[in-house]
Amino acid sequence: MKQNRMLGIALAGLMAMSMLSFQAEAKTVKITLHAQEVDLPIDNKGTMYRSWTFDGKVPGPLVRVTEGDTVEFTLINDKANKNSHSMDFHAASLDVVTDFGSIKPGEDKKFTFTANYPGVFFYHCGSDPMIQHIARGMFGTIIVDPKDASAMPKADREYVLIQSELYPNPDAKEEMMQNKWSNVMFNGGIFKYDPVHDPAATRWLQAKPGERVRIYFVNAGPNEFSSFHPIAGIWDKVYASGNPKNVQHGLQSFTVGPGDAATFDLVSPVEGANAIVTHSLKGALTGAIAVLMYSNDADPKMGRGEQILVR
Ligand SMILES: [Cu+2]
Repeated sequence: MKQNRMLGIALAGLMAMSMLSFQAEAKTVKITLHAQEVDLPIDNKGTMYRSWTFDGKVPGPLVRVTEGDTVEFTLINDKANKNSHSMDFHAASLDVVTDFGSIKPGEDKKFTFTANYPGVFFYHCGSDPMIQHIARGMFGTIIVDPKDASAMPKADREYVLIQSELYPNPDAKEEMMQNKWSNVMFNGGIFKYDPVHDPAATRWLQAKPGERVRIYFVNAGPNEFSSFHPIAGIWDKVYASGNPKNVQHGLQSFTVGPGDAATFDLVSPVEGANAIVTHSLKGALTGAIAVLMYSNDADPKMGRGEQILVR
């Protein structure tokens, strides 16, 4: 009897310890991004486009924190720029005027927020005209991992995909207002991960059969909805806004509107490929297709570390 009680106390202690180990310690994360106006390739041939960016890249750097973390953010609008810029994090609850307001070239601004909701969120420049600042490339992803690491099944590989439209003339705001885009892209490139539709493509997503592949998907727009679908696959789980509480099962497609995001889990039982698209087909057939290749000798670096957002 006494032994049983001792065993019970020991087990309870072990359980409490293991629960503690799941809960990440809240920390303060300093993030600094530079608004930069630069020329960048928008296809696999290297066609250049006058882009507006965070840190000279489209999409901007992947920001990743844990639920409960405090983010101390600094935006620097580089002196060489011609335009005002700003930052709007969808993971933040702040004041749109003082915190998300524009700053001129040569200025900087800081704001601080706590990432209270786990998930995947859009960030973007909100300076006037916002449609142009987003269309020219000022967007990115912030992942807020749940503080309870067991809230979602463990992913074997992770990828970030951001959908956006390409407007042929970056200066023509009116054409953006009239929705006259020529292409839809993932991660700022036409058929960037699709060697089937563009033989010049040198990159694609990789995984092994049976692995859980987690795709953090953001729709930057600025105008088009996405009907996000894995051709020859089914989403095992979809989490609206990436929140573990918003889980849905066995979906073929899931609509992600402009300025929205969701997390998608995919598990393939076979070798071969899925083609990840927006099933709004003018978008897919002008550039928004990403090949996810499943093979038993998949590159172990893909979908991990730096290769979560494949440049
Ligand atoms: Cu901007």
